[in-house]
Amino acid sequence: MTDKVRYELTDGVAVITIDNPPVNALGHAVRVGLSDAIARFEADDDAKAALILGAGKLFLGGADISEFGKPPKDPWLPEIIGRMESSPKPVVCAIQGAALGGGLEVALGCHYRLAIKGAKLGLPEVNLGIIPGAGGTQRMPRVTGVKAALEVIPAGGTVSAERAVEIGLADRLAEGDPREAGLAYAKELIETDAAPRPVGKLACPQHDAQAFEEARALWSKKNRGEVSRLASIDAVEAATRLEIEPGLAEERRIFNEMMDTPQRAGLIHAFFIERKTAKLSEIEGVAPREVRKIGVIGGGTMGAGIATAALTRGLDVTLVERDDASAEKAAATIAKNLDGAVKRGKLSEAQRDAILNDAFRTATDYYALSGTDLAIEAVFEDMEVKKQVFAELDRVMKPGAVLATNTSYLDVNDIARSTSRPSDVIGLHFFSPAHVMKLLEVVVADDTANDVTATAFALAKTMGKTAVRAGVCDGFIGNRILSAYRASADRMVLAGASPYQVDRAVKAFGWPMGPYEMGDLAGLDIGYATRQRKAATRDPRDIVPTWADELYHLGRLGQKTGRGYYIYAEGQRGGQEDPEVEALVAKAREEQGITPRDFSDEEIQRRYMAAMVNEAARVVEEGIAQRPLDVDVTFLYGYGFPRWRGGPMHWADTVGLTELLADIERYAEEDAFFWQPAPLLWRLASDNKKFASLNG
Ligand code: 3H9
Repeated sequence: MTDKVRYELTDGVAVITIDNPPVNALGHAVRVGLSDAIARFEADDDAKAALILGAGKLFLGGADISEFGKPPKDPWLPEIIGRMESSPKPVVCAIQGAALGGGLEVALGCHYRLAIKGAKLGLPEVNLGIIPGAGGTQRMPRVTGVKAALEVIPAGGTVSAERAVEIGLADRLAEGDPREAGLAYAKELIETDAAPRPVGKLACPQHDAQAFEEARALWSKKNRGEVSRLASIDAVEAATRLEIEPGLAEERRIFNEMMDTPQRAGLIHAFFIERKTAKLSEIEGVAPREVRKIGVIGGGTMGAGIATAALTRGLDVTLVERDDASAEKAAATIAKNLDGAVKRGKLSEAQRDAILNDAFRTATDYYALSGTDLAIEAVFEDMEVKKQVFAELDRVMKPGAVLATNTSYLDVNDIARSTSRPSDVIGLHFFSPAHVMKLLEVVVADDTANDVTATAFALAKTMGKTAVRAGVCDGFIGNRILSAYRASADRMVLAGASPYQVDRAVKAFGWPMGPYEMGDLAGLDIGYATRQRKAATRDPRDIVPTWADELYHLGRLGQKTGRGYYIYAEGQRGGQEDPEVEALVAKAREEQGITPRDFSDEEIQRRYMAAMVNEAARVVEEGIAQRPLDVDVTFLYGYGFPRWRGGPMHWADTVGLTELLADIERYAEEDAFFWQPAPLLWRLASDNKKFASLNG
């Protein structure tokens, strides 16, 4: 036995405890230990039943993901589970915290399952691009029926302990210590002479054509392009017609097929990198400042969203607006956001009322913020306005309080240095709507103190956000890269592609929206204002989408005016293509003497992605993003980049940097100004290295 699995005999019960912090992953050493423990239990005449436990806060977190992609090592989990299931003496488990993936599969190999209140049981494998591979797709439907299995497996979801008992995934609900509850259950089984109940021996679950059809329709639409969700449905369907052994073999065949997909690599990359963004040397071991009360300045969509996110996570919020009417409007927006959370079951009505009565208030005087620990400014994007706000904050905030700006492109150094305490100033760039979007760019200015950065990361965690460290530049990580790939789209349109074709091609790649649909959602005034702002410093060789400026001048500001790049019919979400826009583009081409040419969808995707990766390489080289993984996480959480592609940098590594560089050099032959290869991309390609080599 290994030190990761303990065996002890208590009152005729063999207690087998898996102890592999932090999540009791079923890595090789655990599998060896578990396999030995099962063998010992079988041979131990004094042991009348076995109890499987996971040490610590959760039962078992599943297979060890870091072993994926490496050569498999015996013993295999499916074999261990099979052996456990065929034990002639009852095997029981007690599940606290979580039984996920291979963890739940171990539980399904037990004859009796006890769930402790608060535990989550689920098969999240599809989120990693695979399917359950240790019997989950065969055993779960045997105990729950296919309908419940189809609610969990293709969703990569979990159910509560209570629901698990309801659907037959667990046999009993208990409270308190899993060891105590599990021992009591095991002893009861011994006393009542209960027989082993192998799930694999249960009859095939009933086929339900409608449930399969609905599941396939749902997951082809919802996670377009992902293969494992649909493959998991095939595996569940196999359970309805195959006995356990051939069923398990079919599951394994599909599992192995999924293991070899690039999607698996992309999704597992995403899993590990999102846990790394907060691992920064500058905050390692640095204690964050305490933040319980925050101030928000400005109650527009952004400020109200930030306040909502903070309130739902238990923070106390004071929102400052310029007058009573604006304050009332902001309070109404927040109340509406909270109502939405109640409707979605995220908050109870009583919690909402308590938040609004006790944790939230508005004010029109900055002095109301004097007791807060941190203030986030979310006012109009104008440097002078921001500086006025920060002068007020500097005046009223207590010493040691953090002063944050939600600017999306202004110079945070400039803002910080306008105060008497630049080391307390930081950028907290939330994405709209801030109570929904997961990304938070933490913009660290030159003078920002390390404990202020640590505070920002701690706050992100409290607020349920994924924080990425960014340096100061126009647009930080995300919006700076966005302007580069948007510019590549505008160039393609001028050269002959239609904006609608660009949107379609980009969506076919896996993005939720194309750049022009996104422009309509954000408002064409945003892009117009950015172009105006950059006009003074623009290089004469740069190309401006004059046709988009014309749309702005026509008052076509996007969804909010019913017309933008698309036409939006009343009550309809999607837009219709508009020949008038194509005519404006044609006019712009004519004025610039451009003869339009055809673009294939593939070329559009390549150029769009090349522009993105090239700018991202600059962002990394300049230290705006510390590592390529920070760019990947920014795009996964802030811009809807298809998760199964792992992020733009991971995608680039998959395509090959040499090939990408060759593309860029070819594009440069027609537009050398825009397509300048980033030095980092060039260096990595020459050294035959990947972006991943810089992830640490
Ligand atoms: C599977 O089971 C396949 C089988 O069907 C077939 C087998 C044949 N492996 O998230 P946290 C690390 S597929 C390796 O911050 P939390 C994680 O990287 C698996 N490492 O904690 C982090 O490391 P670090 C199906 C893992 O408390 C540390 O543990 N299972 C694994 O917020 C703490 O993680 C899943 O998909 C793992 N399985 O949340 C479950 N899990 O400290 C995936 C975690 O170096 N895991 N790590 O950054 C989770 O969802 C969460 O980790 C969990 C705990 C909810 C368990």
